[in-house]
Amino acid sequence: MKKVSFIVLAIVAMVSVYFYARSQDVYVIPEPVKVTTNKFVSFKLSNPIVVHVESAEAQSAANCLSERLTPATGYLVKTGNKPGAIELNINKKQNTEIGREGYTLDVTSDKVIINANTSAGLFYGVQTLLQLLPKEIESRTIQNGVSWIIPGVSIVDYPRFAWRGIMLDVSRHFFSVDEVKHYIDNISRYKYNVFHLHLTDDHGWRIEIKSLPRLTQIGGCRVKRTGKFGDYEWPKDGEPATDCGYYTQEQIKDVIAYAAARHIQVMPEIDVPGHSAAAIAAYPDLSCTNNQKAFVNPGSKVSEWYKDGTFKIFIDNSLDPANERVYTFLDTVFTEVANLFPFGYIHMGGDECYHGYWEKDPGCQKLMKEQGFRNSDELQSYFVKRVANIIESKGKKVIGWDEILQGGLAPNAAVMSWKGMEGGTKAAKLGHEVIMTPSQYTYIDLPQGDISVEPECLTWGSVRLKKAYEFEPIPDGVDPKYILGGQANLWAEKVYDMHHGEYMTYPRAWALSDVFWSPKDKRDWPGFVSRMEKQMPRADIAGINYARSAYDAIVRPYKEKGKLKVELSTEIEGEAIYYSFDSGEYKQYKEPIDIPNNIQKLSVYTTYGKDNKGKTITLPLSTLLARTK
Ligand code: TNX
Repeated sequence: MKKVSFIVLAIVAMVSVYFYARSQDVYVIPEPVKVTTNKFVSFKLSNPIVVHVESAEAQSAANCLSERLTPATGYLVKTGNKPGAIELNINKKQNTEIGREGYTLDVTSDKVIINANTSAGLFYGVQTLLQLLPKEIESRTIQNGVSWIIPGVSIVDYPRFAWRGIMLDVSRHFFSVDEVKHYIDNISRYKYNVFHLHLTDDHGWRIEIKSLPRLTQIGGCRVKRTGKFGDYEWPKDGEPATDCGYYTQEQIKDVIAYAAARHIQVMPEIDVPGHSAAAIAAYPDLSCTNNQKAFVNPGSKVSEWYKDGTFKIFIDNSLDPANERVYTFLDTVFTEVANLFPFGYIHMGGDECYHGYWEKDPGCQKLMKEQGFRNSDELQSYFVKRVANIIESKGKKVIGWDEILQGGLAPNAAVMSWKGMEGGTKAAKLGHEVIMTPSQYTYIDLPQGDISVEPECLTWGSVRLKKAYEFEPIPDGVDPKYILGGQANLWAEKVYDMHHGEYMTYPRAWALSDVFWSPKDKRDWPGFVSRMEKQMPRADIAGINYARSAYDAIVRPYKEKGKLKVELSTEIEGEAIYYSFDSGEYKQYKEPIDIPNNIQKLSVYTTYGKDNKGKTITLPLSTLLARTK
């Protein structure tokens, strides 16, 4: 009898451990390369947490681990070369499978071991380990009553791409050093390793250049406006520019060191020859028009964009490629920038340069004639090549947006392809390095759900979460070795504060971290959704804002035989969709609906999970009709 009850007890214990471990299954973003779970074992953290390290590199990873473990557990973390329950080891013999940034992570009942070839690998192993702990680990205050259990697991992991970037535009809206650091800290959790700072644009010059103080004194300030960026009133004559913001070189160094501790390199962008109104406000003679009244654009409409992709800019914002002082100026700027940023690449912008003022300028015309240029694209290419030489003379590689291909690419320039994949494909075929950042997949400034329920944002395109997740950086027929990786870009025209910046960033930056890190054949949308669902409560506790727009309905009006119909769908499987006309009774959606022509509006919402409800999208009949065009 005793024996029987012992067996029963043992079975009950095993089953409950099994289900416990199951409930703790591995939900990591980005998805690791190989995960083997051992459902019958788990490791429990206890006080003090002893972390065994033998080298300075391992010590730095241990510091990161300790910073993230102590606040929520309240446990003391002791690191040193004594035996410990957690081991962080730099491999004595290189593990070639995992490369420079990979790691292995093994969790048994009595030990957690992370091995890597470098400190970066250990750092990524630590990020994975943290995601295996209960979500309360994300808290900054002690969480009592939580059992700090890590499921038994064996992971081998390494990135698909060497360049896993995010760009933040600090020109259109300025963000403080603390906000930038917080942003960097958050992306480091998802194994991003390049932080691209878009430091200059028409709306503000944000980096101190000691030899050119007017760049920040004048170029870093604009007149104050509130309301909608893009629609602001132009500066009035004599109106003081009091909305200022820039980073001193000391602050930049601080940000670089902060990022480096998280294995993130910071890439500066100085956007020339277009997008240069702030520099021109400081030094008007850098432009062809030499307009002494040039101003930093506060967010007023100064341009017009046409359907064929062409545009017109009413106030000259381009540097004069025929003026030698422009190159002296850029030499000064890039000397200081190159000295400040240890990263091997400098981004020179190169996008959306309006040639209208060049075409009217006698100096530009004379240069074109002398050089035998047939069009202004070749003049732009001349400018890009000269700037590339300047940057290369400082020992750096040059990167530009795909417009630097216009009129001929500079010999060693890398291309950041944003107008789709074409620019990048062309550059890779010419043997240039490429970072893929096509707007239709990676522009996280664009809306991620129905614009009627999304916060204000630019709407020249849209990037739903699923679309971001479907991004494939290597185009067919291109040698993958030229595609360094990909990047998400957070342009900030409509990002008025960081809370909103995070909403735009997540969950799309989670999806893209899978794209940039995880093996292509592990791409699995429902799998990503379940990992995202585990990530959301963690982000809630960590204080990271994110959007739930992927749960909302997709409303697609169309015409069939002259009749208006609407198809409703969702990005996430397993949701129920309900609709009603004129706020009447809601019906569950089954198939495309006929829209009666006497209704005022259609309302739609989704339900999912236990009791979750997505946003209610209400569209007037006129909007439905307009959207069929
Ligand atoms: C295009 S992408 C731009 C930016 C804007 C962005 C808005 C690129 C190289 N240029 O100047 O901020 O669109 O989505």
